[in-house]
Amino acid sequence: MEDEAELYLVTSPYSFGGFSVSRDRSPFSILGIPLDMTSSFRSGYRTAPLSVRLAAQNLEYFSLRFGVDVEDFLYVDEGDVILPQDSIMKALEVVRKVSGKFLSNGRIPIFLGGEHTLTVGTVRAAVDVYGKDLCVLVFDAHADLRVEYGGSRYSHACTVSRVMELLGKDSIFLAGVRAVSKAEYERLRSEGIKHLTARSMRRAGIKQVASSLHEFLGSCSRVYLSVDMDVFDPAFAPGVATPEPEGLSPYEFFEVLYEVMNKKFIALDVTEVTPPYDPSMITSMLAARVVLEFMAGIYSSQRAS
Ligand SMILES: [Mn+2]
Repeated sequence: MEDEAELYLVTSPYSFGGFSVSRDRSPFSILGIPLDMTSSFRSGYRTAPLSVRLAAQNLEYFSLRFGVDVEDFLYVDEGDVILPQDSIMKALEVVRKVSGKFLSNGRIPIFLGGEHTLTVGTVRAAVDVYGKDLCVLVFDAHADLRVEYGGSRYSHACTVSRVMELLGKDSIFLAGVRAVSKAEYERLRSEGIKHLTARSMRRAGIKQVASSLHEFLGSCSRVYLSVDMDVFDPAFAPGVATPEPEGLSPYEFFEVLYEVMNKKFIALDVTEVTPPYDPSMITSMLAARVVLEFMAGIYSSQRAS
């Protein structure tokens, strides 16, 4: 990995939870992507990677749910990607290049956003490396299905549109949706985009949701998981750019994760934490917990095989 991609990385003053091991000890690489350019409401994501790293220091690493101690294998904290600030398209190209380097080296990257738009760059990288036999599972309050927003095709409100152009609609599943424009709603229905609203998830229950997701995840060899923190109810994750009532509880989210995690998962992004609106740090704590449970889930499925 001694090459130009490393030129775009800067070491963080805190590693995630205070740990970082050598690459031969763990398949997981944590990368901060402090992208903070297109928020249409409130912003401040650029300090999120630091905040989530700090929050992780105050969580236990043993996962009761998966019966796995993350301290047994840990991860490499690779630092933050340095992003050009004058163009979202240039920034996404840097994200693609750097994340592609880790994916092509067989790492399982965990991207700490930054705004959700970063997923356009990281999924492009995943397609560069793995091809199109890839499912993208998105947890988000919003459908992000606008073709263009505020004059830009690379706004956070367009993320899923860009990913769909890359992979086709059958490779995407949106979970936890509850804030859509009428046009997005019509698009969801007319194009048959796979999705579950937060309400339908709650009414169906964990097992039913898991079975819908299993059916989807069975259609591809690899899975990219994208978690926009606003999928959680603002009571649990107030520190996001665009909070939306009636979200998932951490229990619901982690139980669904528990049901679907398997060896197919190749990457995770956790986006939209907005520290200026998170004075108690509970959003950062929850984001750090998402990272830890993701690693525990992968480790437990590898151990089971
Ligand atoms: Mn969102």
